[in-house]
Amino acid sequence: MLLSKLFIPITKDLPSEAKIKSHQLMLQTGMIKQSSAGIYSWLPLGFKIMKKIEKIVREEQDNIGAQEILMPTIQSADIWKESGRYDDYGEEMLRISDRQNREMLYGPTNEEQITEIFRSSVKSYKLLPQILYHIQWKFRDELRPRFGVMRCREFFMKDAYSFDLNESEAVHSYNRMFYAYLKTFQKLGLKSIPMKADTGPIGGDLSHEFIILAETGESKIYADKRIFDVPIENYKNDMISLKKMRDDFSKFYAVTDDKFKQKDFNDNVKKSNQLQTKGIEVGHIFYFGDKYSKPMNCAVDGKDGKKTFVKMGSYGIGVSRLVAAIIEAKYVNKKMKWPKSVSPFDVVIIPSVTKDKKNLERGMKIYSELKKQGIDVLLDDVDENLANKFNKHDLLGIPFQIILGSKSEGNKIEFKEIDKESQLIEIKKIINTLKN
Ligand code: 5CA
Repeated sequence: MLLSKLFIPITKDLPSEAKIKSHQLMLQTGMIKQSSAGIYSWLPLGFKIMKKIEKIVREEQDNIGAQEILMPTIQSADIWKESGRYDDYGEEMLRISDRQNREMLYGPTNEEQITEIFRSSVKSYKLLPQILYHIQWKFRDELRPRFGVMRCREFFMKDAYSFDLNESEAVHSYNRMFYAYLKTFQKLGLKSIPMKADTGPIGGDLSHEFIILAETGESKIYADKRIFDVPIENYKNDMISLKKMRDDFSKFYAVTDDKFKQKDFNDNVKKSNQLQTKGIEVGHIFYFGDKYSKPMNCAVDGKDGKKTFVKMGSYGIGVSRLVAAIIEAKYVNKKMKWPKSVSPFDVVIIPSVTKDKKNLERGMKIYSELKKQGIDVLLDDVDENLANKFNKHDLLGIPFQIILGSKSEGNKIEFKEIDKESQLIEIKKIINTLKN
């Protein structure tokens, strides 16, 4: 892609409404555009990053055997009346009526909808266990939407739902998802901590929030530092290993504000291991047994022929929130660096602009070569001095740069990984590095 052709409305001024770095940067680099309070359009750069995040989330759901579906955004109020949540959910729910005056709503989550699908199609335990998920827009009429896409009203969420015959199998589904979450955040270049959490309007008694550390996070967290060292690569996707994983994580104190008690913290964690900081909730998982299946009569014939209400859990990841959360976690010293797995481009070529256009022409040649090799490359062909270009690319955060200025000569080209020293190397080696 040529930067001059990319629809990327970069602004020089700091947007005054943005209080945190990710919100500023997303507006400044034209990733998003607010359309009304807490509602955003996603422009090419932001959308590309979000789609890469979505792809990784999907891969890890598929890896644990979850199956993708797509439910609508608009739901009928009837199923929410059945579960009893229609009144409980309160003003966060956007209620609408259609031309026949039927009560509808814009889904804030999909427990009712999935339970309705499941009860009408599954009658026997033989089809259990099942995990179904979708990646779909949600709407919550937040009282104070803030921090851009971090806490907005319309947001993109992966939500999964598990169905099991009994509690122990349901807990295994919960553990599978717990594992998928650790893997997902790892692939996104993030260190996440699973923390015991309250269940709020979703319900149930077993729940973990997945938090990534960031000073600007809204969640206060209290943890035993050693929780960071639990080696997730040691666990396998089987019942015994996953139980061990949960047990290993449970050994370490890790809670958010609402579950925090100073005395417990002091009793359980020695001073030198105490970590008290802030974080961003990027995922939240719940086990709630028959909270929905019972009132909505979602039952299967068990092995003994008796009707049993299925045991359910639900599992959310804030896909759109993650774009902002990654920025908060990765932005240092006025520089952004996207993890390679989600970067909008693999590499950017930055030629200095000269009268004879020599560097730009060279840039074009390298650009074609890289494209031929399947590398997603951006060429900064904008007529602007190098200092400005560097400032701009500090914000854009593409992890590798090819700089065509005074240093690049003959075969040797200046190549730089954003937070490292640049080196002069041959194009072949650059291609190899980028491909790896
Ligand atoms: N039904 C459950 C699990 S599917 C559920 O809705 N859980 S949740 O309320 O915790 O939301 C899941 C994730 O969505 C959160 O962890 C968070 O990352 C994201 N999220 C929730 N509310 C917002 C919001 N207002 N703006 C952006 N992301 C949000």
